[in-house]
Parts: sequence; C-alpha cells; structure tokens
Amino acid sequence: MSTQHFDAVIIGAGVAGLCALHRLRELGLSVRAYERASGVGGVWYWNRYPGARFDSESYTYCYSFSPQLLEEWTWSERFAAQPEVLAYLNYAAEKLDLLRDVRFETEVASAWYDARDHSWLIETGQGERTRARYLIAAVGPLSAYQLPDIEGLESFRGEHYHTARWPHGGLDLAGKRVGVIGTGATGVQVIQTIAHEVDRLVVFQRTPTYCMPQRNAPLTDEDWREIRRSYPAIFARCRETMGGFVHGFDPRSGLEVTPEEREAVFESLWAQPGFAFWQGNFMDLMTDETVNRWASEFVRRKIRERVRDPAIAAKLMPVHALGTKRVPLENGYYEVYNEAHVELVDLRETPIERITRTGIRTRDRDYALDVIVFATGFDAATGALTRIDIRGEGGILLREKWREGPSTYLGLQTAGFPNLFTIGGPHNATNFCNAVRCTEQNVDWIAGCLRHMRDAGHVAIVPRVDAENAWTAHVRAAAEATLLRCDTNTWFYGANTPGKAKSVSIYAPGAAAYRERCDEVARRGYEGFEFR
Ligand code: NA7
Repeated sequence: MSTQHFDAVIIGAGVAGLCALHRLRELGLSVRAYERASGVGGVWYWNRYPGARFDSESYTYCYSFSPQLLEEWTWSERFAAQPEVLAYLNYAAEKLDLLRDVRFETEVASAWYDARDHSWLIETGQGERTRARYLIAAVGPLSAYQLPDIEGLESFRGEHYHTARWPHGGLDLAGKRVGVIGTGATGVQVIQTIAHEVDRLVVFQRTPTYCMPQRNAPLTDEDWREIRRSYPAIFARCRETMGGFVHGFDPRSGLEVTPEEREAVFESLWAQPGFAFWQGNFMDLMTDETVNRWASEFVRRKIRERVRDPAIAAKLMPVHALGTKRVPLENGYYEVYNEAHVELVDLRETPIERITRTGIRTRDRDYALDVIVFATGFDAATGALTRIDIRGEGGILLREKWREGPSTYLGLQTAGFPNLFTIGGPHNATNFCNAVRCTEQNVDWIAGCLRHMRDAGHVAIVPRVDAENAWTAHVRAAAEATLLRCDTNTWFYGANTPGKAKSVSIYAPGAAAYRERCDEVARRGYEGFEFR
C-alpha cells in the first residue's frame, strides 16, 4: 500500500472540517480531509429527519471570514431548516474551492503517532494510507449516534430509523402508526413535525424537558438590509456571550428584583425568539437554585396552559433544574398532545420491556407500530473520537486514556498525543455553542499555533501533564459550581450513554470565557504546552 503525504489530515467535512481546511490551506499547508459521507455538511448531512432545523439564529450560523459569503447568502427564515443549512454548506465549500481536497465516502479507521518522525500515520477503512504532521479531528461532538439497548429490535417487522440516519429520499409517514422514542431537542422537532402527517403517533418519553417557543419567522428583504449592515456588531455580540448566540445573560441577579419585575422579565424573554429565556435570563439562572426554581416554575406554568388534559400535562412536567439538560426549542410541540391520535407514554411509570415483531411492549401493554423512530441521541463529545483507533506516544490508545472520562488541555489537545487537535472535543466550548461561532475560534487558535510553530521551527506540540491536569480539574470544578452538578442524565455529562464514565464534557463557563483562556495561553507563548 503506498503512502500519501500531507502537512495535515482533517477528519470530517462538516462545519468544522470545512473551516479548518480553508484556514490551513491559507497557511500554505497541504491538506487532505476525509469524510465518511458522500457530501459535506456533517450533522447537517446526516440529520435529515422531518423538522430538523437551527436553534441558532440563521444569520449567526455562517462563516464570518468571507465577505463574499456574507454578501451573497440569504437565509429565508430566522431559524433555517436542514435542507437550507446543507445547501449553505455546499455553497460555501464550492465558493471556497474546498471539495478538491476532500475524500468522500472514506472513513478514518486508525491514526497512529510515529514519534520518530513526529507525524501521524492514518489508515482509512477504504485502504488509503496517509502520513501527516498534524491530525485535526473535526468529527463533531454529536455525531456518534446511538440506539438504545432494547431487546428485540431485530425481530421488529416494521421500519426503524435513528434520526441521524434518516433516509435521503425522505419517508412517507402518511397513514402510518409511528412510535418515537426520545424527547430531546431532536425528538421535539420530529414529533411536532410528523404529528400532522401520521395516522397515529405514540411518544415514548423517559424525561420531560423544558421546551421553549422558537418563534420562527421568515426573514424579509428589510431584515436582510439590517442584518448585512449589522454583521460586525452581530459577530461581536456572539463573541461576548456564553453560547456564541445573540442572547447574553442579564447582568442582574434574579434575587435583586421584585417578584413583579421578575415576572415581567420572564414574560418579556418568553416572547422573544430562540434561546432568549435560557441564555438571556438572570445571570444566576444556572447557579442559584432559587432563581432557577422560579424560572422552571414559570415554564411549567406555560406548559400547563397549553396542554388541555391535566393528566397529560402532568406527564410533560420537567423536574430537573432548567438548563441542566439542553433546552429544546419548539413550534407547536405541546399542542400535539391535545390531538386525539397522539399518545404520550411515560416511561418512568411504564418502562419499555422489549420491541416485538409488531411494535413496542411496555410494562402494561403492547403498542402496534409500522415505524419506530429513535431520537435517542449520541455518544457525545468523545464517542466519535474513541470509536477510531487513535494511538499516541508509546502506542497509548485514546479510548483507554479516557476510560474514566476525558482529560484535555483547553479541550484542544491531550497529553501523549502530539500534533492531534480536537475541534469540538470534550472540555472545549464548541461542544455546547453556536457551532460556527465557536468553530471559527478553535480554528483561528489552531492556525495561529501552527504559524507560531513554523516560525519557531518546531515540529510537534503536546500539552504538559500538569497543565492538562489543571485544565481538567478546572473544567470539572467550573461545572460543579453551577446547577449542572445536580444529578441529571444529560449528554453534558456523558450520562446518556450506557457504560460510559460520568464526566463533564462541556465547558460550563462558556464560549467567551473559553476564548479568553485560549488567547491568554497563546499570548504567554503557549503556556502549558511543550514544543519539540
Ligand atoms: P438527547 O438530547 O440526548 O435526547 C435523547 C432522548 O432520547 C432523550 O429524551 C432521552 O431520554 C431519550 N432516550 C435515550 N435513550 C433512551 C432509552 N433507552 N429509552 C428511552 N428514551 C431514551 O439527543 P438529541 O438528538 O435530542 O439532541 C442531541 C443534541 O443535538 C442536542 O443537544 C442539540 O445540540 C442537537 P433521557 O433524557 O436520557 O431520559
């Protein structure tokens, strides 16, 4: 097998892989990107389920570095749907002439570090072998989809799909009896979209969540004149906020206002689109149990107002602290449960026992189904990395190193794996963030680092173990200082993946604080890293 040589190999051609490919080429590096799918787009390529759409405002979810892209591209809605997002990423890839460096339908199977040569030896499942100094993992924090371990799936005679592997041609669900397992951000989008099409819908809910109205709307020509004028201010705003969205926390504590003022603030946030109620709430929403309880109760009240049957409304009442699980945005989700052909099964009362030939059996009855939809989520943050055979110095396996939970430095590198950079890896602000905004920050930082190495004549970079330990301890302590410490079964902690060590994978202080830390490290001559 002959070996090809590149300066850098990128795994993935989604939002992050495309951005990295562009920036690294700008540095004059030779780059090869490998992509498992037959087109660009990553999650937007795979998640073609009905109702898939942005929860970030469309005009913030775009590459900011190209005035041409900003000028030419127009989103039709405040929160665009998946086909439009995929069209944008294809358009960007073509405009930036990226496709010629992407090898599609090619999956990286292994990547081994060769210490003698300070380079990575990469093999694909399709038999290609490549050597590259730098390995950039742009595999996505939410791409390793998972089916629940429910007995009997192979016996089911109907069709079944995970939302992240929806058939490309779409599915005709008219007249069908459909069961949906999962009510996270994905489940909510699917349920509210297909409810009006199917003959019968059964929703299997394990944990109710706080869904908030998305308030989607078309964007008019006038909106666009304003957006184009304001792009610099929009991006500057997103740089300041915790999640890279236009919504930033209210600087006031919820404790310092009167109950009437608090209610007025809640109502005003509720009326706004997107994540306003979550990410624009009082600054102590995520740290003070009382403030969080008030906000949680406010949302529960809103849910009760929309669901006619009090018994169904009771099943939909979340009990965890608002925001400690990802908040889904909805358009008519709760009204679905007022429909006679929709049934909500509370799995806390009646768990699923097995899948049968004809449907799903819970503890108290059988549900006959033609189609089962698994909106059951992902092995988040680490799954797509640890599924690859990645070996660092001395043959150490990444999967083994992270068995008890990931340890990283800045969520960008991990000791023992020189020249491997993870965009959107664990402990990186990107994995809970407006993906493009945070990806650009990661990629800028990596590009700056590679430029620094070239100028200084370095061939390898790796974190020092003490720096990694300190960062990992900081990430954990920062999460513990918020209400995330409460015991919720969320992908933020890897708790949604059976058998996975429970360990925080997001960066709780958020994107703006993360950017500052990364910039500070670079300013101090890449403090905490070792160069070779
Ligand atoms: P999530 O947020 O992980 O949601 C998965 C849902 O599936 C959630 O309601 C789970 O219930 C449910 N689930 C998972 N396994 C099971 C089993 N075995 N039985 C019943 N129900 C189950 O994934 P999403 O795809 O919705 O969203 C992922 C991210 O994508 C989201 O945060 C956005 O950033 C986009 P649970 O809550 O664990 O009880």
